[in-house]
Amino acid sequence: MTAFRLSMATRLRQTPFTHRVETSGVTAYSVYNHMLLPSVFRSLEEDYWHLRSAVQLWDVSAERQVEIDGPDAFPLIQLTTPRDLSRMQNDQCCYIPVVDDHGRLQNDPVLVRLGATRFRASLADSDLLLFYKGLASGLGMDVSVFEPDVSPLAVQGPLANELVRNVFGEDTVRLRYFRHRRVSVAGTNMVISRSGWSRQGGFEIYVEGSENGEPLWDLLFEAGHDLDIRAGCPNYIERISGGLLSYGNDMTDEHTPFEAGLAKFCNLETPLCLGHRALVEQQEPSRMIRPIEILGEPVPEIRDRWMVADEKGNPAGSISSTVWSPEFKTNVAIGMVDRHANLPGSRIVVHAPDGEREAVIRDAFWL
Ligand code: THG
Repeated sequence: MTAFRLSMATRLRQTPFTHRVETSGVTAYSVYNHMLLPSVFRSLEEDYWHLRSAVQLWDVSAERQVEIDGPDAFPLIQLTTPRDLSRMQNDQCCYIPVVDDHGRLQNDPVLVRLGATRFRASLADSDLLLFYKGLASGLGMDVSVFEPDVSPLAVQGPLANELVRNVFGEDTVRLRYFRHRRVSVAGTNMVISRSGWSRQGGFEIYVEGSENGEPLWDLLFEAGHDLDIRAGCPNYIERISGGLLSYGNDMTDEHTPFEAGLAKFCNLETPLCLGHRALVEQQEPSRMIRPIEILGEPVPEIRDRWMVADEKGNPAGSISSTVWSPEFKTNVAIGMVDRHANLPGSRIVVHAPDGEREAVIRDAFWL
């Protein structure tokens, strides 16, 4: 494999934790929302086993924040998602598919409600700030939409509870899934929630003020010494095995929430969002996201979608994410497969760069 360097630049934003991440031995970065997102420390596999057994600190600052404040904050946000937010509490987080007026996915942020008229969206990789600003201005809404100086730091892994108990106390460990609370440690304010982009459990801390990043990182690292804490990052093997979808990879602005398997977040009983009519017409998609097992040797690195064909050789969709799983000893994958070929158990052929591969549609993800 050819090795490349990523040219750094001022516009390729660092995070409040970048220095710590580099001291901790990051070996690969991805770029996400114009910002550095660590992707490997020791190796994908070593990082994977450690995430499955201990606790990691993840610099996920690249999940940039869009804050929406003001009397029209709620109506503006509801206009962009088919998920019914009417019962959302002030201590709640909600995963929301965001769609345009054609019902196409624009992003899938975690929305954090901070008060009756105050929200923050924690973005996947697209410039959603512009979408909200454009809508607010075009509709003459009474809101301010801006990027606050807030950086998410995730604490993930089976020992996350212990670490969080040591640092934030029992009340924080008692947080239910997708609930948050405001805490203060050593004079620093932050919101902490039980959530995160892994299946190992854990928390996300929304650190307010870049200058507070390194002190908090150090504090958590010291408190986690006996728990074998390490710097980590969203792990490609773990997230594919766990079926966590990645916007820009597994679904894009060409796909609807139904194609992306997000029907449970779509309430179409009453018109809630701009894309309502389009979504009503697209409830039975002609293709859908599926867990797929690609048989044989470990697959090469995927850099663009790999086309798939059905048993007769006809085009049937594509693979968007795949990697060898050292735990399941097979290649785990996510792909968008046409209806006629996507029933669990169906065999398909994947056109990988190293040749044709046999693959099977699975009925569930691995984790
Ligand atoms: N945390 C925060 N911000 C984020 C992410 C995150 N922004 C970018 C990206 N990740 C957004 N995408 C997702 C995708 C899936 C989930 C969260 C964010 C997720 N899904 C759960 C599932 O699929 O089971 C639960 C969804 C639910 O039931 O509400 O957690 O990770 N801050």
